[in-house]
Amino acid sequence: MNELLEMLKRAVMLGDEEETVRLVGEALHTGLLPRTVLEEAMMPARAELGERFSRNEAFIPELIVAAMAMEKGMEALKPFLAGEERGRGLVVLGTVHGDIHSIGKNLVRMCLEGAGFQVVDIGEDVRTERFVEAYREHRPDILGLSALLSSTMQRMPEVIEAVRAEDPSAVIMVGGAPVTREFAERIGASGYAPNAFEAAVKARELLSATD
Ligand code: B12
Repeated sequence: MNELLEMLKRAVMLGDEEETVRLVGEALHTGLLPRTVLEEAMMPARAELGERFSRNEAFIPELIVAAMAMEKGMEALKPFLAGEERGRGLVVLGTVHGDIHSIGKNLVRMCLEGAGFQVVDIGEDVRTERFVEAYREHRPDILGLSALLSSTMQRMPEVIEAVRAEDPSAVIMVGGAPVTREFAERIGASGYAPNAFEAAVKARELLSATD
């Protein structure tokens, strides 16, 4: 791998915001394409950290500081990403009512943005009616629902039903620690992903299926 990209990947993983922003600038100055910076340094940093997290070799504080560095890096990179890069599709994303967990959702947002999606994050503890309103307002290509509690994930079918009453062909992706592929299928979600990295892969897949 290009040495600069390797350094950038390390800076993101260490959560070094200043170094991340500096290296994004330096990479662009040396003529590297924004998309290359994204796909060969920032996304792999997130993926590697995610893998370490699954092996219990990295912990939540590390994920959080890395996510913050990634966000700063994305801010620096965004103006250089061509319209095509940002225009992969629009996703409205929120955590369901009664649930204030935001970390996983925010990581999903960052990975989706990293993969070129535009994301409208409507926050946490989002009531079903608010999901419907946001769907009506933005007409997203995908609606993403997050839940971290086994109690609040029971809200997901209600949201799916209400949004599908508005648009029967709504594409709805669900996720969060207690959510399983079987649960997602049972409640009629269009897709599920176990982590933020795979959420971006799944979102691409869902959109190419509806093309
Ligand atoms: C941090 C945390 C909190 C923080 C949240 C801070 C914040 N801003 O998010 C605070 C302290 C506020 C909190 C509160 C509570 N929490 Co809490 N919390 C956690 C903890 C430690 C980590 C969650 C987390 O951020 N994980 C890291 C992220 C990266 O993982 P993730 O959220 O799963 O997200 C990934 C995937 O699931 C997926 N994903 C997530 N969303 C989506 C969406 C889509 C569309 C897709 C495709 C994918 C996807 O991608 C993400 C990134 O890879 C977990 C325990 C644990 N170790 O997991 C408990 C945990 C989730 N909490 C729990 C509980 C019980 C609570 C409380 C009820 C405690 C209490 N008695 O008050 C309250 C609930 C408040 C509420 N109403 O929501 C339980 C839930 C048990 C259950 N199954 O119901 C857990 C499992 C702890 C436990 N072992 O008991 N919590």
